[in-house]
Amino acid sequence: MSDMPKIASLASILLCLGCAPAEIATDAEVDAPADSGRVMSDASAPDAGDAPDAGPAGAGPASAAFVVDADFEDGALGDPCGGADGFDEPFSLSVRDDTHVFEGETACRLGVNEGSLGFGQLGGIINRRLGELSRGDELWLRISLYVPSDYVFTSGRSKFLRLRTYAADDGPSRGYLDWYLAPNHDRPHAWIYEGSHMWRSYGSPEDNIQRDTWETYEIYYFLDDTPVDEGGEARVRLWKDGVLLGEITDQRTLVEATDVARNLLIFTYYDNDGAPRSQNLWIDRLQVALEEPPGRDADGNPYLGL
Ligand SMILES: [Ca+2]
Repeated sequence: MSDMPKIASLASILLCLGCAPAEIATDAEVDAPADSGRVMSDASAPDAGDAPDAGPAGAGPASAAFVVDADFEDGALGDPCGGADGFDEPFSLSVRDDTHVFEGETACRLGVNEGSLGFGQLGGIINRRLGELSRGDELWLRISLYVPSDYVFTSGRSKFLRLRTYAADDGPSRGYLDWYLAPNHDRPHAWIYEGSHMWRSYGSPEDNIQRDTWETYEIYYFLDDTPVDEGGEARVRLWKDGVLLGEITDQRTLVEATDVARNLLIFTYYDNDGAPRSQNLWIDRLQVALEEPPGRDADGNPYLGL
């Protein structure tokens, strides 16, 4: 009986995977704001912030405080990408590898086998170091990603960065705050909160994933059941390589004021049909901050940056 909570948790994840994404809010791209594409100029400096109040006087530029700082350096090649410098729960094909490295000597290779839906193979979960986030909390997640030219994405949307929300007091899942990669679409980045069921799409073709090179993706959440546009503070920002792809101010990030967020899932799923080939991509420098970082984007928004 001691395995029951774990089994129930896994079952609920699988159930939720089974219901997303195609069945939810197929009209959402119609609802996406017309001006929700790239909003910053290429000429803007991504790190123009001056870090006010970000550290003791005289201490020099402050750095962000990370609750997750995964560089995948502390292990042998081929070891699972788990531990203090990796996931809390690496999936089975997430191993330390030096074929492509963003920083240091090692990155994490994420794999999926031909025919697999990917759950249990592709990616990993951070579910301990976050603690339990609630209304008023903020989160910045940054990850560097290397997608080789031979990696085949699903024709629809690929689950990418996912923060899971729950009703209070160990209540049921409210669904994920989800960034999806959609490289086969003109607007190659998609976002949805399953607690609200409205798809958004961002970016232009030039914001698509670039192959055979490292890129940095970042997302910011302010958790609230009331969006900024309705007098609350719920807000989402998405950046690619330091450029703001989209900002969402009309969308709640919790369903109820007492809801919480606990788990971060990185990839964790291919699609409902299975991968067309056995293939890999790589991640490195996966970091999460819960306190405002000193960096500022070109619009002055706090971010981790490049
Ligand atoms: Ca590394």
